[in-house]
Amino acid sequence: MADPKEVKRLQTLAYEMRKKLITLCGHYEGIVHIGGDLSVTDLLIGLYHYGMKVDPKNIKAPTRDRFILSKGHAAVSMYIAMTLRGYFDFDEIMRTYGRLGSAFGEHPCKIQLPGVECSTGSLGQGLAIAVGLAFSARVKKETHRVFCMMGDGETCEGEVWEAANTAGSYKLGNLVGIVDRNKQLMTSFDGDYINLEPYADRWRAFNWNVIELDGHDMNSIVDAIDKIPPITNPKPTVLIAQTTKGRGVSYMEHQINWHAGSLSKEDTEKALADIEANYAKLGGGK
Ligand SMILES: Cc1ncc(C[n+]2csc(CCOP(=O)(O)OP(=O)(O)O)c2C)c(N)n1
Repeated sequence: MADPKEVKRLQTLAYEMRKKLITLCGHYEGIVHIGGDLSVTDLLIGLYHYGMKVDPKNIKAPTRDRFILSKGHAAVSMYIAMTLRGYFDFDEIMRTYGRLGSAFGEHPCKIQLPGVECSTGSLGQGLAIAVGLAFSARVKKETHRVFCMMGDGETCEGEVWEAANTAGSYKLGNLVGIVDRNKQLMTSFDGDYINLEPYADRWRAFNWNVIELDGHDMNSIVDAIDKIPPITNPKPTVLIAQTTKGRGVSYMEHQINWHAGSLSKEDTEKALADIEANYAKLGGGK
């Protein structure tokens, strides 16, 4: 059972993160993948601020957990979750994001950003890299975990299932996949063309331990993280998180045209008002 004080702390961080996402999206002249950023907001707060053993003051610690954002188009979400943990400076992100020469690109680059473990953006590759890291950690008798966050649409890619099969076959108990199951792809919904159900059974068939959760409920996120078995478990674990694309901004939720976009002043004000109202419904941190 999640500690209510901890849940409040995480809810407040998720609220701060949503405000920063909208502020950046309203300020940047280009396109931000805001729909998929908002669907992983609560999960990334849960991971960076509760679930993962990481330390922004010691980013190379050999014992740290490794995180790969395989859905690299949600880079902004990762930057902001990490900023709230003390890795980066939000003013620098606001000033430079997406500009030529900036460390904060539209997809994450590990050479530019100390603390980012893997450059991503070409979908389908992260899990295979995570499998390699997890396998190597086991050979070296290291005790950290490797976390890999994927989009559900991304898991249409064959490479994901080759990696899933390998992880299940090698019983990589130190590997944790997180799927952002928002049931939207870029231009369609799950089932319009490609059908991903029965989704959890697909992972079970590859010998994974499956934990299903509500990816916007901090109690559910904390409980799911607490249920991840020790690294000696003979199966990798996948957290399948039911989420909503555009979560927290009424005009974006479940809308195909908000996969990515930019915000007018009016859009920004409306989005910030929604975020305030949702936070007030949660008790506003009290
Ligand atoms: C290999 C590859 N093909 C296509 C794209 C373009 N693309 C970016 S986001 C996206 C949709 C991904 O859907 P999903 O994984 O469900 O992400 P979400 O809807 O949560 O943003 C696509 C096709 C890409 N980045 N990489």
